Amino acid sequence: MEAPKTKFVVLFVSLLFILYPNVVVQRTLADGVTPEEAKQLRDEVREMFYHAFDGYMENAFPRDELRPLSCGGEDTLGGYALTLIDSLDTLALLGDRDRFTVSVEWIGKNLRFDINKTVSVFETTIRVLGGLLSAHLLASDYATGMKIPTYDNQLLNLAEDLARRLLPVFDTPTGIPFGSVNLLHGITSTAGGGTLTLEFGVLSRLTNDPIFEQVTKNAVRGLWARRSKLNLVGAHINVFTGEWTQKDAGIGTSIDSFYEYLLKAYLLFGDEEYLFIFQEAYAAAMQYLYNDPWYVEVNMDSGALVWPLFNSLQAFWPGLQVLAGDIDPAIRTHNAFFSVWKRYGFTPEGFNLASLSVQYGQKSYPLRPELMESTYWLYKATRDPRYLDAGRDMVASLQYGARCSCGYCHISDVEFHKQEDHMESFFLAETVKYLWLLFDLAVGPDNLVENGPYKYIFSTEGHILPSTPQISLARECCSYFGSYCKSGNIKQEHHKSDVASNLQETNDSRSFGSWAHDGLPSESTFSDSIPLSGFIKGFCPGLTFGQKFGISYVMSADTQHNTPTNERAPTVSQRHSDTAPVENSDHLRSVNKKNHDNFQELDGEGSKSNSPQE
Ligand code: DMJ
Repeated sequence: MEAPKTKFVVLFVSLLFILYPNVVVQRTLADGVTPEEAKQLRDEVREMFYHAFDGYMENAFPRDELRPLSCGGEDTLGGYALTLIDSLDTLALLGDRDRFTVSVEWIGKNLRFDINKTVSVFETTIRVLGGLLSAHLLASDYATGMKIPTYDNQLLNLAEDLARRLLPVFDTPTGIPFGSVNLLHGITSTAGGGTLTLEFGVLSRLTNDPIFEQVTKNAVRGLWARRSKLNLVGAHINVFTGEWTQKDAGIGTSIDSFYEYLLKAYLLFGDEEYLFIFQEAYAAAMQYLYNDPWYVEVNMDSGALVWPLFNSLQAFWPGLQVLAGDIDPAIRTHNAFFSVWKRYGFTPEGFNLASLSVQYGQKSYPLRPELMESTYWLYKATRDPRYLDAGRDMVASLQYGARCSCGYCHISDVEFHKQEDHMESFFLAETVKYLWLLFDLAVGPDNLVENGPYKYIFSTEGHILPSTPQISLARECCSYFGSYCKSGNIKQEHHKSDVASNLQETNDSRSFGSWAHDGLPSESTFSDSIPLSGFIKGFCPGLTFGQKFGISYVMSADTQHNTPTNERAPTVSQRHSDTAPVENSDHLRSVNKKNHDNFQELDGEGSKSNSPQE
């Protein structure tokens, strides 16, 4: 029988819960981030942004990047105020109209691309082109709250000028672009890349010139056409011969955003060709590269293990999985990746899964955002407070390990927390942005991304690209304009002219009529990815939010079991969970089997983080 004293205590505690629920909940969450602390952390992250941004503006601008230890500047890309361009949409997200306006006006007046510099096509696209386009879309639209009255498409014109200077790199037998280009002479040099579709696609839809979207889609097709029998792609390819020169398949270094842009190009443009490729590519990655909870690199032809390595670029993957609706493996993998962060206070560029130590020559942490990005997405999907705790650890590491006099410093060695005199522009475009979004979400979000007029897709550089009708609905079968459906018994009508007239009815100033104009490379025309014959005019439900933005993309287990196999739509989680291990991955599995248990412990006793929170 319960003692009267115990009864009294239980009664008293219950009463406390009823009378003061917040106090009691906050006490119970004492080890986690309280709502008040989330607010403080959000404000602290805002202060971090300004420490670095002001440090750049005062000491480095208009050079590309800040040297945060010596308080100077350096030109690392084209010498065109790279960090300012990369920071524009973060300024908007923070609601800083004044700095956003002044910065856009300065760029509109002063930026020129007729310079004799050879630059990386990939970096120029994701940082400069993406930064300009994102800021253009914010500055030219009342609905964003960032409209600049004097703004007259200056950033869009700059973006178009820049993209035209990049176009020669796509002129290769394979359609896969060179890695770099001379902006003045159009001289191109080697390397490849197939992850330019978002920025170029948006530009096409804003300028009404399909060429940008065509060449980048063609490049993706060129790469995918050269996939191995296992549906894997390698790391480097010869753009003339189409031969792979580096056959290591993985989800990190040199390949990461290829996967990312397949899914995001579908989400933003509604182009199912990207979704089909993504499904195949993702299923193969989960079959051959995933060794729960880690990912390794394998030979793209045989599936044989090449590198049992975590590299910090892989950390974007759980975030991508959230968008694909594949949450469970995302949670486990994020946990594993975060255990590496906790061990060192940062993630090293490479961590060897066989020796459980920092990979030789890969000990730096150049302020990368990928783990923050995934933390934000997982919090958004699950609202599990553990992601706020993780975010707090990351803030603490940056504040106590990387903050330096004029900004934030790269860490050259995660074991000794040695600072280095560089600050990549993506620190302001991504790292701080995702941390701020994480805590703002916890507080009760008050920002464009969560409450704004559009759904936003983040580019791989963290630039926010809105799914406005002009960008997202140009080719979509949907009900928004009462336009086209893929099936049904309604009489077929001609697609081209009706699409044009439907879109002219929107508030966009430009017509989409020329999307279907003649004389374009046949491999990439608009009509070729959406067969005209399959479309009919009429009312249709269009894509659901879940289909379009991924969160509910995966069918529930029940639905899957009740549906006959041949009628089942393949879903990403289904694809990988149904697959059997490949023969050649035995070795891989034994390496990881041996280490699997050890890794689970990284969270606990193995932790050597210098974070003061621990
Ligand atoms: C960024 O420029 C982009 O996120 C890119 O996709 C990968 N590398 C950096 C950040 O680490």
